[in-house]
Amino acid sequence: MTSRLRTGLAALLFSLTGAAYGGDSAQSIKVYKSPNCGCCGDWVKHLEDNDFEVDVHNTRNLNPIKAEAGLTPALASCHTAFIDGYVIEGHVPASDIRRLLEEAPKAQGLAVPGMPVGSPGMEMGDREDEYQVLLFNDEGQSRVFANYPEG
Ligand SMILES: [Cu+2]
Repeated sequence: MTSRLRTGLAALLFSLTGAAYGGDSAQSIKVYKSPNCGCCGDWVKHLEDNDFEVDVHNTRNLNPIKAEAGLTPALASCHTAFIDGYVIEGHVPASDIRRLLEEAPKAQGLAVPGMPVGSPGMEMGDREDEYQVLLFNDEGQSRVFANYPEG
């Protein structure tokens, strides 16, 4: 390969990756959920309302997906999603997903274990249970990433 060609290729690669990571385009997230999970559908709507491009996969058996994602039963919730190499488990607010992608910590992903009332997709009138968004690693260890309700 000539050095001129090599420089050209490097420039091309640079512009391609620049386009892929550049700014304001909608980020695509892959969501695995059971076909008849209502609150999962409401969470998908929450993501769409916040400009995520959601790729929904309906499946009746989420267990192998959760196992592969490194989710322990203590972290598990109703749906499992993947974005940019991270796992998003349960009713995680869109703003926390954005913060995760921005801060890009070394971690497996975020989880809201169970299904706390008041989290996105789990609204029930004015009721808002206290819940935490957890940042977890591939050994099942976690720390608090965000506390709700805020303030
Ligand atoms: Cu749910």
